[in-house]
Amino acid sequence: MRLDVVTIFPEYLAPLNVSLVGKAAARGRLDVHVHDLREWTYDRHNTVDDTPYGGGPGMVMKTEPWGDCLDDALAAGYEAGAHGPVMVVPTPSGRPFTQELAVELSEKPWLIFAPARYEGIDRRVMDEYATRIPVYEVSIGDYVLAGGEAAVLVITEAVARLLPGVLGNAESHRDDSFAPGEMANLLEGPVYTKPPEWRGRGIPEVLLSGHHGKIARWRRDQAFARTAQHRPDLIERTEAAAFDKKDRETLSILGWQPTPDGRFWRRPEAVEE
Ligand code: 6SD
Repeated sequence: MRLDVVTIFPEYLAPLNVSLVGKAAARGRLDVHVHDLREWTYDRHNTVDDTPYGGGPGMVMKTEPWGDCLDDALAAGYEAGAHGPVMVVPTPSGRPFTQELAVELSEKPWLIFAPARYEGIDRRVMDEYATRIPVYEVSIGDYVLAGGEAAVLVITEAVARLLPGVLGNAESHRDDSFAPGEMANLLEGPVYTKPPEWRGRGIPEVLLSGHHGKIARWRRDQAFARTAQHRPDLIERTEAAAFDKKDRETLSILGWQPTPDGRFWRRPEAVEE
């Protein structure tokens, strides 16, 4: 996979050379190209922003540096044999970045990230490139960053770990909280490793039992309890058919009840902080 990032803070992307993403790059699974947007300015002050039409606070990123830089990045990528580019623009007004979208992006051969600063990028840039390549405007969460670079790091890490050969074994993805399958839509429960006692704290007996069935059941119960506490929305949107008999008992103890439309619902007064 080829990755291009266009930014006024190229140093901010230094973590792309570290850890899992860095290793994927070193091993040739990722071909990373970071571009300093200011190199596509031609005035003395390397201006990338200007005042907003219609007035208002802050500044807006100008069309020309983005257009010239993106044109060059696209040309260089095609020249190097890349194809199928997708532009990814982090913004609080984008579609939510989910595990599903991470999987979709991990299947693309080429991602071009356009992290903004100031009040954002002149709308015409996204509109122009959307006539040429898919443009995904993506939000990593309902909070406001000062710029898109941190979101690029988040998206890149979530995508890179899905690339074949990057995590090491396919098993590693199977239990991901948001991966499809048995533990779909459940948050992961606690994990433990040696020593068996630390500062007077032991580990749950069942994990030492060697009884794989009991361990799987315990893990699922833990996942349920955690999900019900922190993400009741995940349980509410899951079809009741996805829950087995023991799941239903657990949900019942936690104050959830079945609804006629085949889901589960928790009485608001049953919520514990
Ligand atoms: C000015 C940006 C770009 C500012 C952002 C994205 C999310 N989910 N929160 N904040 C963001 C992205 C903020 O450029």
